[in-house]
Amino acid sequence: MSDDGDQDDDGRGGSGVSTITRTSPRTKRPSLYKVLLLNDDYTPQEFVVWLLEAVFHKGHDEAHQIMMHVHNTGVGICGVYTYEVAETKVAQVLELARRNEHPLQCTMERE
Ligand code: TYC
Repeated sequence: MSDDGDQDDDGRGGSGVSTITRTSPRTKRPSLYKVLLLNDDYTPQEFVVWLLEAVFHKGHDEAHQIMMHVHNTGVGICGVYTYEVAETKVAQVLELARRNEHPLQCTMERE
């Protein structure tokens, strides 16, 4: 049989099969979103630290640093996530703030 299903049937050494190398990845990486915390004059500092530990899994020292950065500059990044994770974190922050009657604001922004 001239074609037994194996490659290299023409006796010229090549496989007869060419390979196209991808120039772009098959899967696109998802867009990422920063979750931002905004400063206000009323939300207690310890509540913000607690929230950064509870929602964003920050250790106490990093949570305190992020809280102070927001307190001093007006805004700070809590974390960077895919769209639905970021959306869920924002909703959790706003719900915890609402339940505790704090005016804390949180938003997300595409990187
Ligand atoms: N500025 C607040 C205070 O002094 C503390 C605070 C920090 C509030 C960060 C919000 O996102 C915030 N009590």
